[in-house]
Amino acid sequence: MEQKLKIAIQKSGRLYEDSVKLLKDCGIDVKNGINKLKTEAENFPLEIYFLRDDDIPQYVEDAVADIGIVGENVVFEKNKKVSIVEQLGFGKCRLSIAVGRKDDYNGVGYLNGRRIATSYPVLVQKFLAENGVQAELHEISGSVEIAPGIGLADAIVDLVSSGSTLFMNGLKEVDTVLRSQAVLIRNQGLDENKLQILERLLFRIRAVKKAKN
Ligand code: PRT
Ligand code: ZN
Repeated sequence: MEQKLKIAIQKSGRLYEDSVKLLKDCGIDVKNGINKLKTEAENFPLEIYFLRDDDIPQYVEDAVADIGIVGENVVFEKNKKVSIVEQLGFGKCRLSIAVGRKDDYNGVGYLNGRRIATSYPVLVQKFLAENGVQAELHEISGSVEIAPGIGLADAIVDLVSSGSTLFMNGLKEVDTVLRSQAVLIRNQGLDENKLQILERLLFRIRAVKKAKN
């Protein structure tokens, strides 16, 4: 039996539909799995695992999955030993600093000595260090945008796409830490056979991207 390449994609959420659509656009027949943990393709040597996006870099580093689709924001925050193979052009967003609409933010120095709430402590710490800013970080896992309103933080760093979440919470976007989109990542120790399947998949992905431009 031919060996299969194992790909991890988000189980549900913002990247799920575009990830499945990309595979389908590549002519890969994604069978609707009975359980939604794992399924396989009918016409391509690919096994699809559905996981939480935060876990995908670790699974790919550990070779539980050979490749994965995940936001660059997650790849860089988790800092696992995986390689980015291709930017996929969807899931675009930015990791941005936001403060109260009436606050007089005048550059990153504004953050000195202030409290920042974020779900991205690694990326924020790195950004602050690069800019010589010392601030107090509060890591929270969800609903970061409510932190200033309840007096938990003076600023937040969170993902933004349309900006409406910030707006609805009385915040304004003032600086960007990182621009992000979905990427294909791979395990760094793939054997020849799996690399060949990956090449075939990449060839199709690039054709799909080209057709869209
Ligand atoms: O369950 P699981 O852990 O897998 O999913 P999740 O809830 O952690 O992630 P999910 O599905 O919200 O996002 C998956 C990925 O989509 C992120 O890691 C980003 O790479 C990408 N992405 C693109 C976004 C956004 N745009 C985005 N706008 N992820 C989150 N948001 C959130 C943001 O955190 C904020 O709450 O949307 C809100 C802001 O949106 P706007 O349009 O109001 O600005
Ligand atoms: Zn997540």
